[in-house]
Amino acid sequence: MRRTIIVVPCYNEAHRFDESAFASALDADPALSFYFVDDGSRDRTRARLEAFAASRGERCRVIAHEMNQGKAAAVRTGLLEAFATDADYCGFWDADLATPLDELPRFVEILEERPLLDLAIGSRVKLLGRSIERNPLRHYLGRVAATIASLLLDLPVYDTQCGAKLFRNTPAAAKLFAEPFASGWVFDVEIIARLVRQRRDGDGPSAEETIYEVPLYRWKDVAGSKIRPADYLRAFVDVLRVYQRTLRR
Ligand SMILES: Nc1nc2c(ncn2[C@@H]2O[C@H](COP(=O)(O)OP(=O)(O)O)[C@@H](O)[C@H]2O)c(=O)[nH]1
Ligand SMILES: [Mg+2]
Repeated sequence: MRRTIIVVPCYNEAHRFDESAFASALDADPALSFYFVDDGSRDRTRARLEAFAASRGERCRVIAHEMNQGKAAAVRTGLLEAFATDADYCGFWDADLATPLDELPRFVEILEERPLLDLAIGSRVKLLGRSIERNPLRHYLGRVAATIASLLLDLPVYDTQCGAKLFRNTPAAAKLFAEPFASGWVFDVEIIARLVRQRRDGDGPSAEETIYEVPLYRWKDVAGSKIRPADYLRAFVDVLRVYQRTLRR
């Protein structure tokens, strides 16, 4: 049975945590586990996660940071634990389920079907017949940021920032997380930059051949985002730094 572990970074998520959605995902796929990383939340997040995990036995773990370290660090902590298991696929997913968990099987399927692929990432492309509900301002700011990221990465990726990503569990994938991330909200760009660099330096297939963007059927902005307008500016600077540090030849 193909095992999947999904890391869910959680910071002050007590009011947004949708237990029944996580329960349904576990019921739908007996090979799925969740690693919840509570990142020093100041509300009842940890208690809620622990109660949920206790009711689910082996298939849910709660990992706790005593101090808040940010999403990138939380994802890294969870994924380093996940990659150390014999799971076939390890990924991360935003706790607010802006990407619904019923999108996950398509991520697993594409990695199953195409052994060359190492990473499946959600892509929020608004097409007729799909339900991609983004607040217009965040959509356009996000598109500008994504376009800059794509140019700097020299990779025709449409959406680096979607909070749903799944890796094939390989030593090379684990290596992408070996070093702490230097950027905050744009650590997704940093992960892809590391992958591009890894592939550029190696003699296997290129990053472009090993990443697959999964166009989502459903995605919605969930109220309660912790990103503020000033963070966009910060993100822009961070993307340039990632380029300088990781990719510039
Ligand atoms: N670990 C950690 N996770 C965070 C932090 N801030 C937000 N998150 C998580 O990151 C994910 C996305 O956060 P959200 O506020 O919805 O941001 P947005 O949807 O990208 O605007 C959720 O799973 C949050 O719980 C933080 O400081 N630490
Ligand atoms: Mg969100």
